Amino acid sequence: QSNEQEWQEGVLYQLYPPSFKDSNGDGWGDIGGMLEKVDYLAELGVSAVWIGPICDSPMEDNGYDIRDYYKIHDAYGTMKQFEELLVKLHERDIKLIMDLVINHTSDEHPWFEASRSSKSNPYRDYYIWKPPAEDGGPPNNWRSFSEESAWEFDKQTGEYYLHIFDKKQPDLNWESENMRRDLYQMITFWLEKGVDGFRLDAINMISKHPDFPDAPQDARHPRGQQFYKNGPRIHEMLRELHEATFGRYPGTLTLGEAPTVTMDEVVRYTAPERNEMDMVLQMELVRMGKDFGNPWKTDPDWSPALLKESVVRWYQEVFGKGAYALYLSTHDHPRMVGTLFGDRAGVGGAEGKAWNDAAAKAIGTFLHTLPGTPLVYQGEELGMPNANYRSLEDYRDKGTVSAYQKRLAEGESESAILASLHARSRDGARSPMQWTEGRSAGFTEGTPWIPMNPEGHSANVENEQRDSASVLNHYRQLIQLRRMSLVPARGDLNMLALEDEWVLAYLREIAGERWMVLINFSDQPRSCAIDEEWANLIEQGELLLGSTAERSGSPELNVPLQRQQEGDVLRLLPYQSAIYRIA
Ligand code: TEU
Repeated sequence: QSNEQEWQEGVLYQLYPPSFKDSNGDGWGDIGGMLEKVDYLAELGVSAVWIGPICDSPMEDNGYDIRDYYKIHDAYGTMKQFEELLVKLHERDIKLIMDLVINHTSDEHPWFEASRSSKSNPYRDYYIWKPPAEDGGPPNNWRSFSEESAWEFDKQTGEYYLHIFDKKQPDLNWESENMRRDLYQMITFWLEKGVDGFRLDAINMISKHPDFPDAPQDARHPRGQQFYKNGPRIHEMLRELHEATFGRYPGTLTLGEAPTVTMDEVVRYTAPERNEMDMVLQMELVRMGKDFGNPWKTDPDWSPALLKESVVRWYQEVFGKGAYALYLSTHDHPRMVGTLFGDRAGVGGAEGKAWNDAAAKAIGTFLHTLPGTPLVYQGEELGMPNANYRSLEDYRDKGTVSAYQKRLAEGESESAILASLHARSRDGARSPMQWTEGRSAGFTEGTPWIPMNPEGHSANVENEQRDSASVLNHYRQLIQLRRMSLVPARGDLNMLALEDEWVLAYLREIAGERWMVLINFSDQPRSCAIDEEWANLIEQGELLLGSTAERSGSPELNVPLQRQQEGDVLRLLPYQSAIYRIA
């Protein structure tokens, strides 16, 4: 079996370094903390851990602004500790994936400091500089992710530089051969250390349209993206990158972050024979429940029909031709359990927790039983709720804080702004990982860099390890099921049409082994008619994993069928899920 296949069949885990575990009491997660928790990761059963950026950085964007690619950021620890982490993970058969941020650097990177110093500096062309437009304004109308101009004027040389993200994150110029050579050297440095792979940050943005044209005024947020995403030389650049670096270290995994791509494009990025990348992140699911046009609004009209449509489309158009990782939560969005199921989970107390956990298990079952490699975001496996911060002081994300200030200045009420920050700010997913009942949930002895989740920390590793019906144990079993069978990673998908849009039912099948998965995504019990043929299958099936029996103590709940003369009916409790193996 090839390494590539192995990658696709496993489960990936995203570790967000500032919020995972602090070992020295400064309130900031660190490698010492990761070292303490390698056994936790091994028990969870994941096959690889993607660790967010840990290189030296002024931390304007929690490390997605790198100042020195060759140095571990002081607050995270030392290179020696990093090497120890690599060894400890490998001893447990877990691979380490680094975050490779190479679309941009920090403006404090020595390359940029040299680049901005004069037009004739040899590093000038490492970044993208343009003279002002005739009126002295920016060279074109592109917008950055903060919705302001993507260009920043630099007095020293009287020109603008491009920054698709923050102005502290100038874009590298991939047209410069010297720049590319320096990046390849840096990547080789990490490969030589023995890292197993890279998550390539914003990688489909490295090739910019050579003419830098103005974007039509009505283009979707952020303006100009059609000229810098999936640009004209992107495939050529990725192939060269592969050939100069990863390709020389067979088995290295590359997981590309490529927002806004067509299915055809995904296949081109990941088809094995093209030697570009191994997988891309499937970035559609994470946007469910969010307004596509407005970064601060939710979409109350989401329904599981949309989830279904997205997974089926990716299955039909990409599965088997290219490869992708499936995820529902990450550090860039509020936690999905809050976005999709917020109302019930938000009631608080034991009742709220029961709803929250049931919804979290439904998400877990969905994630681990569909085509695409599951990617679990730290805390998701505990059903950690989204952090409902109640004042601006609690937020840390620069984009969130500036949006708040801008909207307040425009006259919006504070309560309305805070409600929308709760719904959409990425800080909601960044509250520290919860390990124990103790102070700061065992994350730190000091003061955490961002407040702990105000909902409390009953969702913690210590509690959930003891409770066989916990979300954590549900996730562990899901991961074990993937180790036991090829069905979830490789099986064909047959989505069953039901008249109830809140219920998902599907069959997965490979080499004569079949699984049937049922999930109720609603907070209401659901009953819907089901074909006799499918009902027979469920009845004959062996329950591999259910979400309810342990807690309710009534195993009959795990046979969610009512067989009657007028036809068979599938009956599912709120958020109930079940996986059957069918003879
Ligand atoms: O995100 C890239 C990205 O495309 C954004 O859409 C991201 O979803 C947005 O910033 C959310 O507000 C990556 C990283 O995941 C993100 O944390 C970084 O801020 C960004 O690149 C810049 O490096």
